[in-house]
Amino acid sequence: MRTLALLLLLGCSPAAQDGPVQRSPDELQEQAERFLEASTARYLELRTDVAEAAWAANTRIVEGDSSLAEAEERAAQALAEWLGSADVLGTARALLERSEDLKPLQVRQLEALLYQAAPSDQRMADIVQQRIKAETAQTQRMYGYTFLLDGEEITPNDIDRGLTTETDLERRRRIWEASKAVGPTLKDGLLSLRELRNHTVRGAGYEDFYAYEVSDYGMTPDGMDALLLRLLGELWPLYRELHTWARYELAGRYGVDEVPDLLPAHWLPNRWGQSWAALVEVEGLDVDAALADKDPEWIVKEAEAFYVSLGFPELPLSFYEKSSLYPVPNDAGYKKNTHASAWHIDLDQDVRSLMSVEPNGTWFATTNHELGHIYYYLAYSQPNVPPLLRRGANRAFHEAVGTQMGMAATQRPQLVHRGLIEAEVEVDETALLLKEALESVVFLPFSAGVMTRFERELYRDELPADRFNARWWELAAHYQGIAPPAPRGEDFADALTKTHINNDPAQYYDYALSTFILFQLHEHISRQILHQSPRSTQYWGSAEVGDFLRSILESGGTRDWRDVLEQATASELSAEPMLRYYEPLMAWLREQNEGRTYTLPETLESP
Ligand code: X8Z
Ligand code: ZN
Repeated sequence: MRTLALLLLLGCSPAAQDGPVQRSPDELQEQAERFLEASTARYLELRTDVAEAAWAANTRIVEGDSSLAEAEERAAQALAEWLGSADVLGTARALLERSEDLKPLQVRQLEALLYQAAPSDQRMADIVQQRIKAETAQTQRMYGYTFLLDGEEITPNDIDRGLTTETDLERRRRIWEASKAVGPTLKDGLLSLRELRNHTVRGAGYEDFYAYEVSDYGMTPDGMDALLLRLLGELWPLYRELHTWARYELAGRYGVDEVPDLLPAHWLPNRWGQSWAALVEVEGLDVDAALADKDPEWIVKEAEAFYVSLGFPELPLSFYEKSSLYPVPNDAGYKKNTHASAWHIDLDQDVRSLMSVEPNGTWFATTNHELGHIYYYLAYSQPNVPPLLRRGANRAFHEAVGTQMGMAATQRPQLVHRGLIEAEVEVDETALLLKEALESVVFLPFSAGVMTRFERELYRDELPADRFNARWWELAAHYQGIAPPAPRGEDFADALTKTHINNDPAQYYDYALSTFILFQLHEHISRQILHQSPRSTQYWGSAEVGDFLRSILESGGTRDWRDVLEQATASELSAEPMLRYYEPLMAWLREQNEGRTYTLPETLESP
């Protein structure tokens, strides 16, 4: 079937007369080289246009003015027309039919090209065009939305601050509910996108859009499921202790006599319950307090200085000229995408970040995270990495680097070294470890569980539209042990309040995997390079740490991610380093929870 389709494709393209079928290996490699060279040039041109246009559309969202979104659509359409053309698809597929006669790097580039082209196949040009329109419209709708609290406009930063600091439960509930009001406005858009995304990749032979995204790891959906269940299952006993601790602790704080079985979502300091770190303040190591009187610019400069201290270059001047790093004032007359991101505009030195930095610990971590992407971009933008492979070893590696740096930046020795905390103050090590676990461990049931499972069912099982909210909360109960403040019917669409569901689809396991990867890399750095305890490191100023990280980053997507991890840490992907990190906490939690009722099962099952 596939070969027939291929011949038909070749039959209508110029590559047919000049096809690879009869060539000698040398001639074939030569042909592949020419094809890749020409394709890369065109790809760079068209992709840069898309990135520029998308950047403009995401940094300036004006109600009633869709001109920037339309410009983005036109650019994306031009890229899709070329990328999904019979010429490009046909030639790349025909060359790959003889992959054993090609150079490995050629094979990887052709595969990367085909992967990117899959949702743009011009045999269904209409659908592709509709998909592009729907993608742009969804982002505009999401970030053009005005959140209201008691009739007053509030920003996502206000919401996050409110859920972090507000102590009155009734007010917390109103803030949380305000944050969910955007969901229903996105539901029709997501329903169309689900159809269009599934439809476009099915044409390329993928079962569905989830399977397509997962295939980027060289894995099947079931393989990914099994991997996540194994890793999350190993962390589960620790999460179960944290969950129990939080139920009792918060019931105490809010003066609620009956400890709830499921944690009410509005009790938690994050809109989705994906991080509970703000529940704990560590005396002597209060990063929020240390940053409160800094300018937002200081936060970005400090993060850059950290990377520079490891031997990474200073950011290009254009980063500061072209990025959009700080919040847009409410009266500016336009909005922007408020979710942090990092952009590689030209697959070379034009790197930018879109953020709304405020001087607090969360934005400090996020800034380090985004600069991780930026330094990854810069590290692989070099002649040894063909532009088509200027990507992470996998997407999870891309997410890991900056989160790891953010974690390292807030470990005690480094905070002391940077003058952010006093050296002499006694710090409660358990409270500190608890706070870290409420960030990284708590994140996993959400990322590996709720988000991933929801999107798998959304795309693969075509989850019915009248089950979206019910299923979302079933999954939140199953994995996170969280419930909404009151039952929420299908008039709500709470999953859709998460940006990734809309505009970074079927990829949230990236963040789950990145968490395991980063603990693995961190343990290696601590033990083998710095000879320090993983819980108390100072990366700052270590050229060896910089060399180690660079050796991973600078090969981009030229090597298989399993080899990259194995070579770097002499181990395959594992939850062990993370478990070792939190070992001392487990004993403390068990003690705290003695006599308490656990409401999560002892072992994690598939939902
Ligand atoms: O989306 C992000 C980054 C951009 S790549 C800020 N993160 C996830 C989230 O916010 O949900 C980082 C951690 C998880
Ligand atoms: Zn990221």
